[in-house]
Amino acid sequence: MYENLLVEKTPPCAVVTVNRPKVLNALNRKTVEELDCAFFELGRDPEVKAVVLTGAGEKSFIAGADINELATYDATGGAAFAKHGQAVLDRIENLGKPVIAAIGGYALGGGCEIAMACHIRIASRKAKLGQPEINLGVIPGFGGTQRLARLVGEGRAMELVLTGDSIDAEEAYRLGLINRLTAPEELMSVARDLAKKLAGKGALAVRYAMEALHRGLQGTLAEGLNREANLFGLCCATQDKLEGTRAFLEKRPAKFSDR
Ligand code: CO8
Repeated sequence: MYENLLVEKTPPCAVVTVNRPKVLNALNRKTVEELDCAFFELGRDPEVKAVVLTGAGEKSFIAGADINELATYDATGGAAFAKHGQAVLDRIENLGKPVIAAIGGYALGGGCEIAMACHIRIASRKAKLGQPEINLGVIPGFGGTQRLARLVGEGRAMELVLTGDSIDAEEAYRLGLINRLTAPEELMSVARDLAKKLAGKGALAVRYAMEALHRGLQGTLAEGLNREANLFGLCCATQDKLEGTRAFLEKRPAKFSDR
């Protein structure tokens, strides 16, 4: 049981909802700790193969770090909170299972950063995204200066971080910050359907594909290609590869066992 999160498990998927709608789902320390626990549990739960992360209420995904707490941090406290947040976002990014951010409203500051740590972002047409930290006299601290540039390029990331301006969902889509746009009332069904679709694939191939893609962007092309070949080899040792290729040749849908 969590104070600030709802976790709904309907195997093979789960939905995690940040549930502080009165403060637009701002991330206080307790919520960040709870996200850490929830994703640790979901990561090792064999029944869960894909996760949707969203925010409670109509107005907001997550409106950033809780500014009431931020106001109290000194240098040591600020660095510690940033490092903790970064570790939790790393856990999400390296979960080994797809995590889909379903963004229904504000995804600002830490909210935009957590969405960027997810593997796929779906936003309603009324969503607003941005890194407004500069207006508070600080900089993004949950990975925003790093992941935003990787997603949209350095120039656009620089402009967003330096102006602190929010952009609407259409613009975020145009920049490649989000994968899909939906009508507000369809957001959760689109996110759930995609989670179900991904959960229907072989979990090992999904995990290796995510690892090859994600880690590949952090090194050289040669390292990335080498990793890809090794992970491809690992796939060839799985029951799922046997089943997937056999099913194709027998003209029937594959039934993956995640082994
Ligand atoms: N923290 C705390 N409370 C918040 C936050 C927040 N981030 N965002 C909104 N709230 C509260 C408001 O104070 C208000 O509370 P109350 O009803 O008690 O007055 C309630 O939520 C509703 O908000 P508004 O009345 O402001 O709603 P509006 O529709 O008028 O405006 C906005 C919505 C535009 C989203 C506005 O609330 C806003 O600008 N929020 C702040 C957004 C922001 O600056 N986010 C970045 C925070 S810093 C950050 O995320 C850094 C991450 C890395 C941290 C590293 C740690 C050291």
